[in-house]
Amino acid sequence: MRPDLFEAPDYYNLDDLFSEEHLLVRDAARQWVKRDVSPIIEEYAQKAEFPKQIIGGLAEIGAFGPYIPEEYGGAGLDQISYGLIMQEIERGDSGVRSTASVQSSLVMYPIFTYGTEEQRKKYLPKLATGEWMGSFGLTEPNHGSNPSGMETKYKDMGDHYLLNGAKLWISNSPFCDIAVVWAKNEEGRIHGLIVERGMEGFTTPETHNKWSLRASATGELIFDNVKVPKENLLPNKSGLGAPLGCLDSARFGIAWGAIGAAMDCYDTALRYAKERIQFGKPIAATQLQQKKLAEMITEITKAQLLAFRLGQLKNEGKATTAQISMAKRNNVEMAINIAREARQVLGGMGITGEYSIMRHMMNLESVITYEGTHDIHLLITGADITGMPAFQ
Ligand code: TGC
Ligand code: FAD
Repeated sequence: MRPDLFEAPDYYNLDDLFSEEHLLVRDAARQWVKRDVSPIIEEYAQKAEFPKQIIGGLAEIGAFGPYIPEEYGGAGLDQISYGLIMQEIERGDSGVRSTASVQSSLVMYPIFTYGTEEQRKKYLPKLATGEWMGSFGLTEPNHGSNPSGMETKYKDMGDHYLLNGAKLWISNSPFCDIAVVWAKNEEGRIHGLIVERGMEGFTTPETHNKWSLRASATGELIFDNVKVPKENLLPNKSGLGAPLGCLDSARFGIAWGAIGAAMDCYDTALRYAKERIQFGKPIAATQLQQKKLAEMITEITKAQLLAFRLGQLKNEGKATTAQISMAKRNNVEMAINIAREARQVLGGMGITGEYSIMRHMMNLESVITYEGTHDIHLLITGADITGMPAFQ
């Protein structure tokens, strides 16, 4: 892969709206991605392996629990800083951002929000440093968009719970130390349980042959009569709203992350178009390529403004699930369209691993599917504006 020459577009001077802290946090993440992710990521994507050596660096830039209070090992930052960190990481690779999203919003967030003080103290500091890595088990073979139908269940055995079932498509599963798992009790009520690697009957086979998110490890979580200690149940929220609350936080991060992938594709295409000579002039001087590039920067700018306002609402505790859905849906679609257009600007070179665009494009096929598909987010907006859910 070529040297990383990334220059971030900021067409509407958004930097003027960010605080000094936001800029410091973002620039630290930006420099780290340039130094430690860009030089290795293509090789890891090609061999379909998560680069475990970057876990320490992710922790250092505050990517694990950016908004978790410092007393639990988090960075104690606001939601806009969290968004900016996700943007910068996904500028490098969506798979790396996935690892950070899962650790922060789907593992640390539920332990912090729904867990006991003992659980917070036991797990959060180790998750913040990356000493322990987590995964989040909601999706099942027969229940993806409709998690309320989940079949994974646990039984109260007096001194422990007995957990049975299977989760599919789980990011970080092959190497996770713990998993936050959503399962039904005997009354059919959904609860979160912390399952630890080493518990008998708990296995995490890896899913192979992905053409997308190749630098992220994905797998299953299988529970065959796993004895889970009672103190591992997250007691402070139950029902589908508990996992959906975690998704709000992760989807918010993705709305920012997708901007990073789009910025990288745009920046690469702009530089290439200025340098590539055909018919005696740079292709950037042709109207057709300018149309592509002008539309890209317009869409990126709109997505940046949407994410920034959503960040303000989230900081004030006012962002609704439907507002988050709109931003996730819009920004991921924006990014995937830009990746497709940018790939064409590079002609044949666009399909090689010399440039990052094709990798972003393939990654975004997962991003547009996980954390609620593109269709599901449209239906969430539809239900919100009409008051008539059309899921069933
Ligand atoms: P519905 O009837 O709408 O709601 C059930 C209960 O939940 C409450 N609720 C929420 N509570 C907190 N936060 C939210 N965001 C909430 N949204 C809903 C709701 O009030 C209700 O409460 P109650 O007390 O009345 O029971 O539920 P539904 O079954 O109709 O489903 C709605 C739907 C389809 C929108 C939902 O199921 C959904 O979002 N489906 C998509 C599934 C999904 O996104 N899965 C993601 C899996 S994790 C993942 O992909 C990680 S990828 C990570 C990475 O690598 O980055
Ligand atoms: P389905 O729900 O079967 O959907 C198939 C198609 O039907 C989609 O196009 C969908 O939009 C459409 N559809 C579904 N319902 C409706 C409807 N009511 N109306 C109209 N159309 C509909 N899950 C986790 O729990 N944890 C993870 O860490 C995790 N990581 C993932 C990593 C990767 C790489 C991928 C690909 C997925 C991951 N997922 C994870 C799972 C992800 O959340 C699901 O794939 C997603 O929610 C969709 O579920 P599904 O794949 O079963 O598709």
